[in-house]
Amino acid sequence: KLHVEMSIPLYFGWFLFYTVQDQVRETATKFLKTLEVLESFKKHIISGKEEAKEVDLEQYFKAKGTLHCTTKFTDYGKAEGAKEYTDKQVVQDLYGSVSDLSLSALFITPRTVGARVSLSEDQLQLWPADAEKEAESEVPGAGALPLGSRAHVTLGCADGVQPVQTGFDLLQIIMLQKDGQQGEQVDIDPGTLTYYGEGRWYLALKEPISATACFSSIYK
Ligand code: 2AM
Repeated sequence: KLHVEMSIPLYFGWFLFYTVQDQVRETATKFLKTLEVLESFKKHIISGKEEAKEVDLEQYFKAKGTLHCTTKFTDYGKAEGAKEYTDKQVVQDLYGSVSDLSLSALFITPRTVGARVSLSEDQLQLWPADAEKEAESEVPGAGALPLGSRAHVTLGCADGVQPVQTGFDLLQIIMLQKDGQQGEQVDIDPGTLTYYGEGRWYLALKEPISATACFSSIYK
């Protein structure tokens, strides 16, 4: 039997199908446009300054290429646990498998815009046990959150911001929710929008977006 060892990629994740990427991008643009004209958004402008000012969010956030939900950033083997993850039986078995990701919320901060992904039990098998713990230094307490809390699709980043920030921003919002912060709520068409201060907005979708994706990896 021919044995081919897998070389370690830059990262593993679920890659949204192309037609689905277009739909999700459209939904994200609609979300940004809705925010821009919302009175309560203008009041707490993205800089955190409490003054009304025009802002073009589509200019402010730069797209970051293929839409995906990273499971493990392996950095060609340089990241901690990269080889162990690549060699995992479930990673090998489910490589190339297709499933639907449930995008349950959209959020923006002064740094990033993203979609929260609510992983199924099956999908959680591919989620690294230490993904949330790894974020502890950026988001204290994140290590105690349920597995999969960090799962997201990066939709855009402000100038000079790396996409890894999106997961930290999401974890920070989840920490605030866990601490019982009510925030300031506004009902808008797709769901409930909450403002958590410091330019952080979270839209819980009434109807989650189902996004078909393939579990695979990227080499650049
Ligand atoms: P993202 O998953 O938030 O978009 C290539 O840089 C991809 O790997 C991006 O999708 C990025 O963020 C993710 N990534 C980069 N560094 C990472 C890290 N240290 N931990 C987890 N994901 C990372």
